[in-house]
Amino acid sequence: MLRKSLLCILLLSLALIQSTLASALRTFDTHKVRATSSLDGLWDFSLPEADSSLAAHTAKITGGRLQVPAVWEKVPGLENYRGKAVYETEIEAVPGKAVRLLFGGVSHTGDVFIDGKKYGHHYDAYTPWAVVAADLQPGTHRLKVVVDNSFGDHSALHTENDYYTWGGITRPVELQQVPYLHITRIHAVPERQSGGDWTLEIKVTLANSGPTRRSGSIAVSLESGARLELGEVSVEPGQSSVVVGRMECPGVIPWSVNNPRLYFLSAELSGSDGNPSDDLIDRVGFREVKVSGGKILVNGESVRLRGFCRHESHPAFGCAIPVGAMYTDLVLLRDMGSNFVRTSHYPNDMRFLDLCNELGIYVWEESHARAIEFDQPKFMEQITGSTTEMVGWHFNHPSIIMWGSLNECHSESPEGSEVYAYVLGLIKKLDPHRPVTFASNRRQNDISLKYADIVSWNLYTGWYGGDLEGIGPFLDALLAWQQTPESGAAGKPTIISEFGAGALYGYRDPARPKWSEEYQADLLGASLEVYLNHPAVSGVAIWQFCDIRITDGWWRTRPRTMNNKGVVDQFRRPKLSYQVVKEKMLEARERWEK
Ligand code: ADA
Repeated sequence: MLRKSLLCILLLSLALIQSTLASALRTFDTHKVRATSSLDGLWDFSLPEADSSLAAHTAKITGGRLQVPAVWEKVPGLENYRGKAVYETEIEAVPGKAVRLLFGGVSHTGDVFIDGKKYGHHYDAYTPWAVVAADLQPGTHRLKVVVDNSFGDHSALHTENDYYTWGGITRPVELQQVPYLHITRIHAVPERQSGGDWTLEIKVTLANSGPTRRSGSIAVSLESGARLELGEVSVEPGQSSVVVGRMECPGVIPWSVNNPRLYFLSAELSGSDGNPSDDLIDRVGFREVKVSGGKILVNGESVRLRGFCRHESHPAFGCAIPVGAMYTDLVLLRDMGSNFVRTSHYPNDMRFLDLCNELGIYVWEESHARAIEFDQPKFMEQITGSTTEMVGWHFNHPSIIMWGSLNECHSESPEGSEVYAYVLGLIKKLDPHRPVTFASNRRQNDISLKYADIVSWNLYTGWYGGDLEGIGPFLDALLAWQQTPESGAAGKPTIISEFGAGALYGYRDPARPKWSEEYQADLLGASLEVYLNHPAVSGVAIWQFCDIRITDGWWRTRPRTMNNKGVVDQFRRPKLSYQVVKEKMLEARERWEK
C-alpha cells in the first residue's frame, strides 16, 4: 500500500516536472517557476452546420478531431476550405492562479471562449498572442477557439495573394498557470560600452489580472552570473507596469554568425515571503547593429548579406512547418553559402527565429503586408497590430538585424508615403536599436525612401522585363539616381531584396526558355554575378527559397497556382540553379570574408 502511494507521488511529481518544463512556442524552456504545458495534440474539430455535407464528411474522416498545430487544408475535402471552423479541448484551472493561453499563430482570426464565455479575439496569422482568464473555478473547463480564414473587409492583410492564407491553429499553443501578478515580457538591449564591456538595457513588463492591487519584487539574472535587482513593484487591478534598469555584463562573448553565442536571461518575481512566484526566460546575444557610410555594421564590422526570401510553406504541412523541417530549410540555405533570410512577407514562427539565433543566420523580419491597398477599412488597425506585435514578441532575437514592412506597396504616392512614414516610424519608436527597411518596386518613382535606414530594391530584370545583359546597366542607373538628393536615399546601404525567375521542377530544355530550370539558373547566375560583385550592394535576397502555393486569384499568372521561383521546389528538391547559386555565394563568401 505504502509502496503504491510512493509510486503515485513519484509519478505525479514526474508529471509535474514535465508539465512545468514544457515550452511549446520556443526551442527552449521559458519558465522554471511558472507551470506551463503544451496544448498541442488532437483537438475536437467541427465545421459550421450550414455546410452540412462537408461538415459530415470531415467529421467522418477526422473522427471529429484535428491536430494542433496543423493546417486544415491537408484534410481531404478541405483543400480549398475558406471559412470558419471550431476547435475545442479541455483545460485545467488551479486554485489561486489565472489561466494564460499562449497562441503561437492562428490563421487568420481566432475567437476564444471558455465554458461559452468570450475571453479573447485576435487577427493575423503570423503573430503570437495571449489570453488570460482570471475568474475560472479550479477544475476542468472547455476551451473553444473559433478560427476564420475568410477574405473580406474584416481582413485587410490576408487577401488573394501571391502566397496562401491557410486555415487552422497553425503554431503551438501553451497553457500557463500564472499568479494574478505576472511577468508578460522582458526586453533587453545590448550596448557595448567604450571600454569594450557590455550592458543590457532591461525592461520588464508585469500585468495584474486579479481583483486587488498586488506587489512583488523583480530581479533579472543572466546566465553569465550577472544580476540586477529591480526592486519592488506594485500594480493596480487590470493594469500593467514596466520596470527598467541597466545591467552590467562583464566578460560576455559577443554574438556573431561565426560564433552565435546566446545567453539565457531570466526575470524573476518574488512575493513578500521572498519565494519566487513567477518568471520568464528568454535568450539574448550581444551585438549591436548600425548603418554608417553606406554599410550595415554588426558590432562595428561591415556585413554583406547573401540570402533568400522564404515563405512558411510546405506541401505536407502548409504553413505549420515542424521544427525539424525548419531546420532542414536552414541547412539547405547554409549549404548554398547563405548567411541571411528575409521572412517575406510576415513575422515567422519563433522556433524558426530561435534556430537562426542558434545557427548564426542574419534575419530581416517584416510585418505582414504584401502589395496591399491602403484604403481598406481595417488596414491601419491591422498593420499597426501586426507591426506592434512583431516587434514586441521578437525583440530579443539577436539574429534579427533589421525590421521591414509594406513590401511593394504605394511608396510612390503622397498618400502612400504617409503610411510608410507612419509604419516605419512606429517600428523606430518601438525599437530604435535596429535599422528599418522596406522592399520597393517603385524604382525612381519612390518618394518614401527617406523613411528607411536601408534601401531595398525588388528587381526582376530578365523576368518581367529586360534581359540578362540588362541586369548591370539597370542596377547602375538605379543606384546613380539613389545617390542624388532627390531620392532621399543618398549614402544609405542598399540590398537587392528580390530577383528571380520561375522554373518548373523537371522542365529542362537546351533551348533555355522561360520556365525551364536552365533559364532560372542563367538568370540567377547572371544576377548574382552583378549584385555580389557590386561595391555599393550590401546584400542580396533571392526570390525565393522554395516553390509555394498561392491563392486562386493569381492562377492566370502562375502555372500550377504556385509561385515557382524557388531554387528548390516545394518538396525541397534542388533545381539546376541550386549549384549555380551555391558557387556564386561561396565565391562571394571567399571574397568578402577573407
Ligand atoms: C514581388 C513580391 C513577391 C512575389 C514576387 C514575384 O516582388 O514581393 O511576393 O510576388 O514579386 O514572384 O513576382
